[in-house]
Amino acid sequence: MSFLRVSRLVTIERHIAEEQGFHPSATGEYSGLLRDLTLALRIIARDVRRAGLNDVLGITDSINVHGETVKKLDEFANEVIFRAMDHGGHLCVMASEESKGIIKIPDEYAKGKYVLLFDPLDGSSNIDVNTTIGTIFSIYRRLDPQSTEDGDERDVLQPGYKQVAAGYACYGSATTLVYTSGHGVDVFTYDQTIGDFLLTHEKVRMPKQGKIYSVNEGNYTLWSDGMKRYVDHLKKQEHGKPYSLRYIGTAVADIHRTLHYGGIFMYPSDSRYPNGKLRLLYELNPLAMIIEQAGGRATDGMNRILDIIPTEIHQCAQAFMGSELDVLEAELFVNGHHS
Ligand code: P6P
Repeated sequence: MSFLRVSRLVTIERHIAEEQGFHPSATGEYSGLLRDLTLALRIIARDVRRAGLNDVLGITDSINVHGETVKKLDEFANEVIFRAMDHGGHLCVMASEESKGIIKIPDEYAKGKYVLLFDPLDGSSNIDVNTTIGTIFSIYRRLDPQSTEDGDERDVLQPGYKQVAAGYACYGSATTLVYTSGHGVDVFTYDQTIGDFLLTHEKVRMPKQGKIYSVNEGNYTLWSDGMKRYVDHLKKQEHGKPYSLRYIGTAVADIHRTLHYGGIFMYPSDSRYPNGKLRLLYELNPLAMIIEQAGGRATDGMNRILDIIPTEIHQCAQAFMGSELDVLEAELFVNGHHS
């Protein structure tokens, strides 16, 4: 990743205030929304770090909408974001991986002009083994900017190209916040000594091609022939190959590495997941906006992810995301144009 390390001491709030100029229509409401969101991320980061010390490891006795066992930290993170965001008056509706339908703003609170979609804790299967997990978020304007009423499912089911901003927090060796509002990708690193996110990498750009592919090869026998041929191709000793395989099993972490080093991250359809496993609204759209804003490419193997018109909150899509030349080559194989 070619990026400018910054010498200026810029917090994320200062950065958002500076970016305010890009959104002439935005009032302080947008800055307030992000201030509340970064508070939630700081609280989640604190408890992820202490997960082994307090009773947030392990599983709850509940199953989420996807039939997956909900981890205590999943539920905790979901609750933290809801409680940080429900009363600020910036949002008219929310949606989360952990909630079946839309999340209403409580009646006692004012409704704002933004919509927040989020995966509170991505990678929960990695929580108990101290492996990088993350939070993914996506922000839209509501369809009727004049309304002060509750938002509804139509406000949530917007295509990714209409996102106002998107990003993720990566709880790894450091807590990193990667954010875009459509004017490039900026990286902030959490400094616990001051309790704030500081701008550490500005206007990140991805390599046009990488040397790493990231996919769960355990699914190889379930893939299409084109997908098998592509991965076989990456392992041949020719054309600058073989590539290295890196797969953490947390999309946020695999995308963060891809953003940094280039290459390709994939979750293709297979016989178990005919539409792929990753969710369009609160996983793929925000991650796709980050990848595109850094000069990469993000498709479902054919169509731009950000152009997919959603019909359901939890719908899935295939994911081919990363360096432009790598994703283009994958598409040729997957669509049968490359033997
Ligand atoms: P698999 C984590 O549970 C997740 O939703 C993504 O973060 C990750 O990329 C994917 O599932 C991993 O799925 O089937 O490879 O374990």
